[in-house]
Amino acid sequence: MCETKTEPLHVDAFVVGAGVGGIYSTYRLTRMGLSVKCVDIASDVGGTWYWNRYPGAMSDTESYLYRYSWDKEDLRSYPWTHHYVYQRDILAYLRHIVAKHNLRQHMQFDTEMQTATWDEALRRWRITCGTGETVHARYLVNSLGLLSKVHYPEIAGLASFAGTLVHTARWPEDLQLAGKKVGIIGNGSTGTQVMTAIAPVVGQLKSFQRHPQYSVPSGQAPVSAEYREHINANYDRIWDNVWSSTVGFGVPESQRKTMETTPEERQDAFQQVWDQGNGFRFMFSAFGDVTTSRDANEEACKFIRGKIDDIVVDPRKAAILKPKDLYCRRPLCDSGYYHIFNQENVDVIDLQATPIAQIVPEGIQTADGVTHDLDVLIFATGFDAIEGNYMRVNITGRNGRTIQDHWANGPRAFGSIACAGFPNMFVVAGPQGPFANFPPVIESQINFIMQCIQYAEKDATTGSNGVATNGTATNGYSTIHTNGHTLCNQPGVMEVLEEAEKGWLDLCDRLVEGSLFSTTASWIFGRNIPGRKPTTNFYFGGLKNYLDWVKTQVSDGFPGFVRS
Ligand code: NA7
Repeated sequence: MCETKTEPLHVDAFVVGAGVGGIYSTYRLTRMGLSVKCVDIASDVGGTWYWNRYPGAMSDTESYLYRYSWDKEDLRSYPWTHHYVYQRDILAYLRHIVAKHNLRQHMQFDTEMQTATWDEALRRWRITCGTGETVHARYLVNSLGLLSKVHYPEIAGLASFAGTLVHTARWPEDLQLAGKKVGIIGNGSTGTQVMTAIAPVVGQLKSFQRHPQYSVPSGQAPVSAEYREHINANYDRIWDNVWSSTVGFGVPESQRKTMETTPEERQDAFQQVWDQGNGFRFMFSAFGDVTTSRDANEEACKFIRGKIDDIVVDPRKAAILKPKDLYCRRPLCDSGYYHIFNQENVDVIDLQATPIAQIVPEGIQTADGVTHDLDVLIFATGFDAIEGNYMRVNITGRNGRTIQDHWANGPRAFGSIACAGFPNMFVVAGPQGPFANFPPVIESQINFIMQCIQYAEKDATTGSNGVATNGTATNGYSTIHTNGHTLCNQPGVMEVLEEAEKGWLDLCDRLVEGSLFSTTASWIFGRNIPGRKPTTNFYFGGLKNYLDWVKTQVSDGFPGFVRS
């Protein structure tokens, strides 16, 4: 606990967020011998998986990869039963890791970081928490979550709804849906999961759909003991493949060009990945140019549209469910999403033909004058992604510049981990990180952050700033001895150069040029929030190239940073 509300607690590193990123950051920092305080506004660990408790919530990464790579013993021994892990399994896994590595002692929950201000004289971050506590920290590691701040679109009459209004990311444990008239807005990964899960129990389900989505089977099923043994026997190779891949999903990444094959070969190739399951497999394993060539993309679209026609019996519903635009949003997979529309009590409303006019006490009124009566209205409308959480806290760097000022033209972070003007501050899963499987991306970024911190610490030890290396605490800060190396209590300061940050953003802008992803209006480019200036929020160069770039940064002595 931060013991007192008047005297600041002094720590080496302050970690904000106890999700996948905050847990690993705390692990690494404490293993470096630093004193660490990790806080989370939630009441326990889990981050996005703490909050997203809606029915059907599931990772769409194969279970053997939706975990940390660094605990090799745990990889082989920790149980999982299905190809994909559900929300409750992920939460249990994260709690297990925290317990196993004794990290809870460094964590404090129900605690929001409200302000963090760089104090130039102290060369520390001065932090205040919602609990009234203050902390002084040499390093600030923000792991606030990139899919965390809930997005409620502004729809006329929203407050007038007399039934139950719920956002998928704030799902009430006790919400009963059996026999209810349920409406849902949003059919992204969340919306398709929740609809598929609740269709069997609700009285009536209406999907108010703006853009139809391409989705493929997930292949979710229990795994056999032999399958698990096979994974265990090949774990090192599996991770090697992830680190040398583009998207890090453990699926083969084909180089084959779609249009260089015959129509029969294309059909066979798509059918094979459809049968195997997984959205990223469908997008990247059959062919290598589905996200870069319009002709190739259209072939994938035709295949999935054909499947929708095969599955959905009612041609009216099938026509509404079939996307007409390119297949270049985040790829989805499901456990029978299109099939639910064969149920009499499940329908889809085409908002492009009949937009929502307003929400009324009884339900949703569409532009054709129809009122759709609802008991429960679910918002599966996603997140104010990437910068959303940063916009609501007050982080002030050098010269009084806030993160809101710095990101006024869109979020930016050098190598996705650090911002110019914010010394010794790092972001995990920040803007312009690799567009790839999040757990390995998060690990990669934290490894880079830790290398920066180690470098800063080493610099402080060898620097000419009058450091005491005998462990004497003269000002409340301790000296630390680790691996026979003395880390000191004097702040080593790492700060990204403005031009390095700009260079990284320019690179990300260039890399996205050939990708069809930029043609759709999704959270990936910040285009799901009305009025927000679109930004290249991801590095589309692939996980391997990102890791190679990090390696060069380290071996070249961190040329993107200035240290003092
Ligand atoms: P997404 O992918 O951002 O999806 C949000 C959905 O909500 C999408 O279908 C939107 O339709 C819909 N939406 C948003 N605002 C409106 C309004 N005003 N009217 C109608 N429909 C609306 O969020 P998810 O939670 O599904 O997934 C986010 C990520 O979490 C996902 O990529 C995974 O990585 C995990 P639209 O397509 O914009 O027409």
